[in-house]
Amino acid sequence: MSVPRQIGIETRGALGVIYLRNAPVNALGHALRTAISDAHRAFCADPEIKAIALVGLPKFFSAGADIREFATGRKPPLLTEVIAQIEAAPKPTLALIGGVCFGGGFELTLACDIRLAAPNARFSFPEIRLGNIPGAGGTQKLPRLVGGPAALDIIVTAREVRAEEAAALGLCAEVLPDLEAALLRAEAMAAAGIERQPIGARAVPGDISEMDAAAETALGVARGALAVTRAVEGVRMAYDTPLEQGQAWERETFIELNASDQSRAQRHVFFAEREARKVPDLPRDTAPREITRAAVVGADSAGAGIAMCFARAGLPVVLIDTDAAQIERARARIAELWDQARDGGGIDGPTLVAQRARLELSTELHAAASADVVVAAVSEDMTQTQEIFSALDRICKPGAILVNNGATLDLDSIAQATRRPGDVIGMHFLQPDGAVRLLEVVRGARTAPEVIATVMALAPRLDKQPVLVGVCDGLVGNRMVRAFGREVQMLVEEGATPDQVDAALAGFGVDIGQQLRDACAGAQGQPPRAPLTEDEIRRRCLWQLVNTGCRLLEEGIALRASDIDVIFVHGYGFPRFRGGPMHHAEAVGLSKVLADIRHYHEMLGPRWAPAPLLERAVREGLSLDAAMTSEAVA
Ligand code: T1G
Repeated sequence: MSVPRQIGIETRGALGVIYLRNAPVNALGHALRTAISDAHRAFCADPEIKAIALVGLPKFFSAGADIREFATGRKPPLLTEVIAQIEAAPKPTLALIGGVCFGGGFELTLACDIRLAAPNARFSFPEIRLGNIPGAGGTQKLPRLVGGPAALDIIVTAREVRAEEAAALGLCAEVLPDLEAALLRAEAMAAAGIERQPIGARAVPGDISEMDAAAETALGVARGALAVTRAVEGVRMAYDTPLEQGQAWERETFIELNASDQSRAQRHVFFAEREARKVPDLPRDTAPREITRAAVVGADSAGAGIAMCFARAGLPVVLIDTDAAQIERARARIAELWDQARDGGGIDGPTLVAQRARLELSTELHAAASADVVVAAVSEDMTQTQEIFSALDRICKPGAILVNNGATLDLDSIAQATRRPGDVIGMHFLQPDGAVRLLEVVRGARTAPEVIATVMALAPRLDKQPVLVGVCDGLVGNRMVRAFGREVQMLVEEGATPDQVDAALAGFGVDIGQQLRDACAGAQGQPPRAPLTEDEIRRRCLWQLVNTGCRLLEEGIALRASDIDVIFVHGYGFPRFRGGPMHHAEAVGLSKVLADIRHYHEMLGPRWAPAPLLERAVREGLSLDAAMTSEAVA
């Protein structure tokens, strides 16, 4: 039998092994599904084989269905058909799981009779982040394995279940030291004979009344996400519906949700996140520098939060402030945050001890001398910042990267205060305490390519989503939010009540934030100029975001419209199921958006002047990103 390149085949005694080898993540695209199906059928026909094992790559059992197929359509055998084939087979199947076991990959293992895990196994149903539900048995089988409440929590949060918890939950039979040990165990099981253990034959443990609290929790944070509502419906169904009927509902619901705006928006965000990590104009041979030690200068809450990011990432870090009292305040603040993380179950004891050990505090700027990256979170005053960078330039070793945290100071002016402008870059950690996933990476006019590559590679290590931006006051996110906030206040000055504006935007899934609420409370007073509808309020606030975003694209401060979407989803609470402001505008229709903006320009004046990029996109019938590169750029 010729073996397709997406898999490997091996016979180990009575065990037939199918190795999934569809790099980089074993996405279950058509070729891999076909290869698994054919190989499984061949082993079933082989009288020497008593059991079959599915084994992934060391770090990826499978990332699930190939998301790219969702927009283009899937060809048989569908994943549900491969799963049904395995469950109907005359011989038992084992899944030997190392690394990522997500979505359809997870469901593939639920079709198996036995699951053996390696210590790095990570189970998750990320479908909810794609505006969907598990569509190949997950909502019906997981409850049968772990109970309804636990299954619903896993499905609606997309959280990762590590190997030990998976074993404790009964998701896998046991955790072996590595995949080779799992193969030996599977080989012995095959030789001894394995009973079929189809999950579908089980009933959901516990009583359906236990779902009430779990459902309330899930729906409480859904913020209008359709998929959460359907996930609750599906898990409840598992209690009293035959498996086949439940899976038929699941397949129909998956197709319905996949066609929804919310799912399209979230698939857009998925690929936009990955696109944002790429720097288009970096020379291909650009090699990032090695980062093994960090320093953070400035021990206010921002600096303390940034230092903790490095410690969490496994990097030794020294937090420096020449003000001894500030250092003591930071010490107390950091201890409090770590205790909260431990008490909240977000971190276990040994991990906490290790993180604490990595973070030192110092009142000496010279403590930064051996750091590979130094983040200055000192002030929004240019003179003071230039003095700090000039001092760091003298103290730090050659090749150390000097970073400004912040969104207002001109990075190029800061770089000029040093003899190493190529080593100067910006990293805008958003508050509180640097806990927000977005990291705007600010490239200066003279920032060296390898410095950009280094910081873009460092961001995921800090559990940050990087987006590369240019130099301007407010960068991308804050500059757009200023325009948004100004429009909110103008609406209130025109007579809308702060609650009306707040409710209109909350209904869209956007929280205007307490600072803006307080500002509006002071601005109110005029009699209503005109009855302001929810729709009018949303359009004026959202299109200010979009028009400003178009100007940032024209100025080259933002690289892609999809980057702006990533900034708002990860940094400013824009609902993921809306895809981001620029995606939302394109979903509504750029011509409609432009018509509104032109109308407001006539009515409300210069702040509504349409961005030329938006006009060009509409004139040429292009997306914003396509209009950015269109030859007609005039
Ligand atoms: N389909 C297609 N491409 C994928 C993919 C997927 N599922 N996962 C990753 N890629 C691409 C990604 O776009 C990038 O491509 C490259 O792989 C490396 O990814 C039936 C229907 C697995 C944790 O949602 O969470 O199963 O940019 O940079 O940081 O119910 O990728 O290099 O060209 O992210 O190491 C559910 C999504 C699908 C998993 C790896 N599964 N992926 O992270 O690498 S729906 C997911 C991830 C489903 C079933 C339903 C992460 C990762 P490029 P990467 P990474």
